[in-house]
Amino acid sequence: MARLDVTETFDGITFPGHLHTQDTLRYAVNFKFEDTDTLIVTYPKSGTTWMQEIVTLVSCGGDPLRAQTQPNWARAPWLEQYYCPHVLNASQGPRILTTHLPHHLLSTALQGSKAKVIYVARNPKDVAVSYYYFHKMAKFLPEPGPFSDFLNDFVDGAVNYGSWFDHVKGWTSNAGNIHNFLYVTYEDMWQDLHGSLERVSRFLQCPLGEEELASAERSCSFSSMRTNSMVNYTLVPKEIMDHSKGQFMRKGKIGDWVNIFSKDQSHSFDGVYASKMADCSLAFVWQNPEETTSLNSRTDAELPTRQAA
Ligand code: PPS
Repeated sequence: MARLDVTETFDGITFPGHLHTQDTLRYAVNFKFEDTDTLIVTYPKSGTTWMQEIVTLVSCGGDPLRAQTQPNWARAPWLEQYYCPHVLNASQGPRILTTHLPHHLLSTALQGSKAKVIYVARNPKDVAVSYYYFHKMAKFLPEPGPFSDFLNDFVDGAVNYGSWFDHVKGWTSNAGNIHNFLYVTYEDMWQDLHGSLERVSRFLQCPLGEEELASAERSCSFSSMRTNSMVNYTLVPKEIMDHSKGQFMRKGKIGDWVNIFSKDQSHSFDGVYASKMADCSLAFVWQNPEETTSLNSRTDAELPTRQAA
């Protein structure tokens, strides 16, 4: 399956045709969940791979072997991606699944299920920046052009997987309809990885001792994951992900958006955020409290064209 230039539109949302077809998307929407399933749900670039690593490590009692020997997509496949049925047919034991689908596409499939759903969210300015750089390296995503154009599309939801705002609000406002639901943010994991591992282990009912927790914490640190070929996507051929254009494990920080957003862009984003999130009580951490990074004070017109970090 190459289809690098193909875009699939399903229920008004676009998806990369390299990984999705109408059939694979229908398979996801009609998926038969089992009560023992764990489903990781994210909008892209929100901490998906990190949570896949955390859930793997927690399920393995902190033992890093599986995380170091099996690619993330084989141990926690995306429901909507074409290889999912093959991976599930070949696997045994409780399933870890991943999805970027919005809530309304999975609400029927999840109805009545006791599957454990972990929703990971990240502040949308960092998501936009991470997604922008990912578009530069992922050959199955369109060339993003200047950041200002990409940001406009991101705000309008005119990017693959749709609107960040609809995704986050759709899942979190329906949390009460999901039997087992855990909400975690990228910033929670960043600020307190140990505590986040404990929360996930409690939620999954996989209690870990201090040594197991410490082992899991080491394995899912940014530095460890950055060099683990099972999660850093260096196994993917360069025709599909061009690592000369950037790294999948790029910076792994809170607040990197200040290095690319102009003051005008930030101000305008804040206005859109205030209006689109007016009916939502979620609060995000936008900057690393330990860093004193200051917002780029240049105006849009003065911004240089930036290269992948
Ligand atoms: S994807 O393509 O949707 O699966 O991407 P996703 O995994 O959701 O997001 C990738 C970003 O998560 C960062 N990341 C981490 N940050 C800190 N610590 C750890 N362990 C970690 N693992 C992944 C990764 O670097 C991407 O963020 P940016 O800002 O681009 O660096």
